[in-house]
Amino acid sequence: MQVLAHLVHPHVVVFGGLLSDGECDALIELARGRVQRSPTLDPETGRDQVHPDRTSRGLFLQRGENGLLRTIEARIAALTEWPLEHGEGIQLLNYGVGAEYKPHYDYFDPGRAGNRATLARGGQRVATLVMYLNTPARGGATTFPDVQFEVAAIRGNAVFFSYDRPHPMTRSLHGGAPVLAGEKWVATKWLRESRHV
Ligand code: PD2
Ligand code: ZN
Repeated sequence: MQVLAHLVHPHVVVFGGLLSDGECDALIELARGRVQRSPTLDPETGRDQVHPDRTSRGLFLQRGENGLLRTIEARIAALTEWPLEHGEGIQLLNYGVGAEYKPHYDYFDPGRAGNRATLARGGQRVATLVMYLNTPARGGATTFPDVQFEVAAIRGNAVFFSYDRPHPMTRSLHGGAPVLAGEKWVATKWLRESRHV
């Protein structure tokens, strides 16, 4: 594994070779046929909602659900120096042609009532790791619009970014650009400030 790029503000690290080809394929096979339209959390009601800003299909896995996940999650904990128990379960996402995730923040707005329940289960999100499981034929980069920085989706690579407070000043605004040809598969791991239950 190599560090391919590093940005200070926002805090972003791009890794090469975080997952092997075999691990990428196994995760895609785990999810294929099981993915469903990805929801977003309605910050007012706390309920999942389908939203036009997020047109991927996805599957949530339990932390440590199988041996492969335990191996990958241990590697992530060592890499990020963040306790394994503070991680949410990995989410597998599939984007077809035209699918995207418009720029957003991954932290939860603490002022919105609908976020209270999720905040009670591990506190605020403090970092995100997006792992690319395949290389889309065209498109699908992860973008950081505040600093006009883009990370190409390349199989086995990953982008890590952290945000030390739930505030736009972290410049952690990011999105998944539309897939223009082929498809895109990613695995996302979010880290919380406390143990996630
Ligand atoms: O798939 C991506 O590139 C992406 C972009 C922005 C994923 C997420 N956010 C996410 O899962 O939060
Ligand atoms: Zn995100």
